Formats: sequence, C-alpha cells, structure tokens
Amino acid sequence: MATKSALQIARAEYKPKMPKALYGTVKIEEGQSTESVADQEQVKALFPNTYGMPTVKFVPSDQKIAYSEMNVGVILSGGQAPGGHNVIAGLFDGIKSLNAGNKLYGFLMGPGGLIDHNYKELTADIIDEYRNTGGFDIIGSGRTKLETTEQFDKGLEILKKLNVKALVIIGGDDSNTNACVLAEYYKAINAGVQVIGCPKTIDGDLKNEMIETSFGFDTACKVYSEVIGNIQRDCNSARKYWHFVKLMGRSASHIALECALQVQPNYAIISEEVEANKVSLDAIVKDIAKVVAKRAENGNNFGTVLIPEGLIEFIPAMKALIAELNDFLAHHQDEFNATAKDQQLLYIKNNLSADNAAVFASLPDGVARQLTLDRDPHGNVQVSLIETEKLLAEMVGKELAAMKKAGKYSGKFASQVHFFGYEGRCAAPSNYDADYCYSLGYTASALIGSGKTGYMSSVRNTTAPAAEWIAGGIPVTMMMNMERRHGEMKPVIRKALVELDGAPYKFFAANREAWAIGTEYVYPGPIQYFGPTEVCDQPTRTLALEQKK
Ligand code: FBP
Repeated sequence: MATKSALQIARAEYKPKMPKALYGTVKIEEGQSTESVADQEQVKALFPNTYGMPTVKFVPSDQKIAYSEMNVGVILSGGQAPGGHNVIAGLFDGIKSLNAGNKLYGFLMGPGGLIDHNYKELTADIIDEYRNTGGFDIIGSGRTKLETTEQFDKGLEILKKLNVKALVIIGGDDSNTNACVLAEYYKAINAGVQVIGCPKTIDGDLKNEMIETSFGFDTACKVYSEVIGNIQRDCNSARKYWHFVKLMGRSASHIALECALQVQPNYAIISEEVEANKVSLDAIVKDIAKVVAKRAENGNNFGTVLIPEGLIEFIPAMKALIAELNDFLAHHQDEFNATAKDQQLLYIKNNLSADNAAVFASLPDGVARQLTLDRDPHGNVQVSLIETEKLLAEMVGKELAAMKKAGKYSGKFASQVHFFGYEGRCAAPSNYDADYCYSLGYTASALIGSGKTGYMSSVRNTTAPAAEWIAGGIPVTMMMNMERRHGEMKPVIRKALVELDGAPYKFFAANREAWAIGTEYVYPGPIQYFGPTEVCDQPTRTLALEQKK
C-alpha cells in the first residue's frame, strides 16, 4: 500500500458537510418549466424528450420510501479538478442510503471506459482510500467525446450487463453537453438508463444562476494564489524581476481574475475586457510597458503580470484567425498532416483569407505552429500549449528597449515566466471543495432516486454555512445554445465568461491602478484545514463578491 503523508491520514477522517436537507429522507419540489438560454426552437427540436423540464430542489420529508436495488455507473471526464473523489464518495454514500444493496461501478479513463467496457466496482474499501483526496486516480479520466449512436449503443450493452440504471458523468461544459445528448438518446429509445451530470472544471466557466460554481475552481485558485503570493514576496525582496504568470482556465479569465483579487498583482489581463474593447496585442504590450516604466520611476524594477491562458483567442484579430483556422483544419486536417513540416505554415498561410493570412504571418513561428496543433476532441484550440507568457515578456522587453532609446524609460527590465495549471488541478480539495463535491455527489444520488434524467446536480447558496446550502437539479438543456464546432452548428452548454458588469470584475477594475503603481501585494499562503473558520472555510473572492458577502 502507498505511504501516506500525515496530512493525508488526518484528512481521511474529515466528514464533509452537506446541506441539512440531505441528512434525512428527501422529497422533490419542482420549480417552473425551463427554456434554453438561446436558440430555443433549435435546441427543443434536438432534445424532444429532455427539453423544458422544471428545475428541482430537495426538501426534508418524513415519508420513508423503499427504493428497489439498482446499480449506478460513474465517469470522470476531461481535465482533473480537486474534489472529484469526493463527488464519487458522496454518490456512493448517497446510493447506499437509498438501498444498501446498490453498487457503484466506475468506468476507467473517462468516457472511453464506457465504450470499451473497462470498469471496476467501487467498493467501500476503495472509496475510503480516496475520501478528501485530490486527483482523479480512483478511476482515471479522459477526453473521449461521447457523440455517436454507435458509442451510445456500445455503452448500453455494458450498462445492461451490469444492471446499471443510472450513469453519472462528472465533467465540464462539453462533457455535460454530451451527457445530455446521451440522456436524450437513452430516453428516446426507452433504454431504462438515467444520465445525471456534475459541474466540474477548475476553469470556473460552467456556472449560471443555478450552478454557482464548478468544483475545483476554489482549490485551484487558492493553490495558484499561494504560489503567486510567494513569487510576489520574492520579487519584492530581490527587486530585480518582472514575473509573467500565465494561468490555466481555457477561454474564460475567471482563474486570472480570482487570483488577482486574492494577490493584488501589478497587472492582470482579463481576456473578456480585451475582446469587449477590441484591444490589440500591441496595445496590451504598450500598456504593460507603461506600468513597468512608471514603477521604474519610483525605483521599483520588479512586478507581477497575470495572463489568462485563453488570451490569444480574445484579441479580435486572433479570434478571427482562430475561427478560420478551426474551420479550415476541420476539413483539411489530412492534407495539412501530409504537407512537409517545413511547408506547413506556408500551406496554412496560402489557404487563409488575406486579413487572417497577414495576422498569421506576423506571429512568431512558435506561436503560429502552436495554433495549428491538433484541436482537442471537442474542437478547442489547446491554449495551454501556447506560450503567451513568453510572447508578452519578450514583446514588453522590446517595447521598453525602444522607449529607452527614445529617452522615455531608464529602468532595468529582466523577466521570469511561469505557467501555473497542472500544479493546481489535483491538489487536495479545500474544505469548500471537499464539502461542495461531496454534496454534489450526494445530490446526484437523490436525483437518481427521484427518477430524473438529463439533469445536472446543483448545490446553491454556498457562501452560507453548509447546513443552509440548497440541493437540487437543473435540466441541462436549460444551459444550452447553438454554437459552431468543427465547422458545424451544434447544441452546447453556453460557457460562462467573466462578466464586465459583474461585481468581481468591477472590484478589480476599481483597484487595479493602485495595485499597479503601489506594491500592495497580498500573500494568501497555503490552504488551511485546521483553525478558525475565516482561515479554513472561505469561498472564493469571486463567489463572495457575486453574492455580496
Ligand atoms: P476541463 O475543461 O476538461 O475541466 O479542463 C480544464 C483544463 O485544465 C483547462 O484549463 C486547460 O486548458 C486544459 O484542461 C488542459 O488540457 P489537458 O489536460 O488535456 O492538457
């Protein structure tokens, strides 16, 4: 057996907190019937069996229900996020509370495990090993996209064989979209298998009024903020480096914004603002250089710049280029692959419209090549591979050199680059994520017990003490709209980007000038589990500001 750290042993004892309603028998309370966030007619036509269902909430009940025995399957889909093991533990405890004879099967390495019939039974011993731990290693995760009826039918074979009556898919926006397509298909063919989703992703972009946050965002941001805080203390001590820190998060800038709120850096880019104000790459570089120069006037040749991973997709000229590249590669991938490596960039350039070809040609070769790399199975550019932090550090260095020549800058500039992403995705969950995830899993079991399908597990009011949290479900179709993917219009869950009229962004915008010039760093330190509640049990600043706490 693997050696465990002292903290792991202590954390294994932690009993996650849940909404009060979930501690006993529950009954379901139905809300209003729902509509998709946009494109209602098209989404309705594609989901005739799962469109328009009401939101639901669980409330305590004194009526005992005898649930017949059944088995449940679970899949971890996409990128890792702290707390995934607790979702599974909550689901396990929840289905056992419905009927002690119920069994839980985990499909291995993501949705591919369902299609290839790779699974294992998750027994109490296994579950106990993973309570309150980070990672997805209990069953592994993967990015196979569930989309064809052949895959659904192949999956159904094994679900029938294992007598699985409900499948829980723990994933981000794309995986939950696919979960809903699967729910719709199984309902349409009367397969007798319910499908329930759980909102996972460190990116924080799967949220709406019923899904307050995706799990893992809290822990990942706290881990990154700790390290950025340490870097800030280092640069404030040595006073000789500017640190350019790229932060994971795919398209949305929620992680960059949350970390900025936690550490008060000298500069943070919010992609959504860049897009809204049509800011060019050159303008971003000039603005950072201005802050560097201003700080140098006060003798401060150091600082921190936070960069959201997806920035490149939001610079208007780049966005147009990426959209054309996505369409082009969706139809010409084989031809591109067959082109000699040293001719590939030219091949792309010759096939783009004039404006986009010019932007493509202006990029450093490394960045241009990264934009042509394989898309992930959902058609997304793999932004984690694009080294924007290096690009910006280099461009700011060049701009400062030009300013120096023109007599507009006389400081010293040396840069360090960092990319924080994988470091935070498997961290041991914070108390918030441990509780939230366990509650999401337990709520999923209640949705299963109530016969629901095509729903996402929802736990709300999470800035209040856990006892006051509200558990329920939201129809996945409610979050959908039509978007262009792989060159075709598809129904997908709408990504929640940073809202420029939202409280978290407004707080940042109101303070950033002071943070730029002054050195007002905050050092959040590591996640704490033992101690006062204001140290151990706080939600993200994003959630607190959104809920005016
Ligand atoms: P999910 O959306 O699947 O949760 O993934 C989140 C994420 O960590 C992104 O922030 C990042 O861009 C991507 O995964 C990296 O993917 P990979 O793990 O395949 O390198």
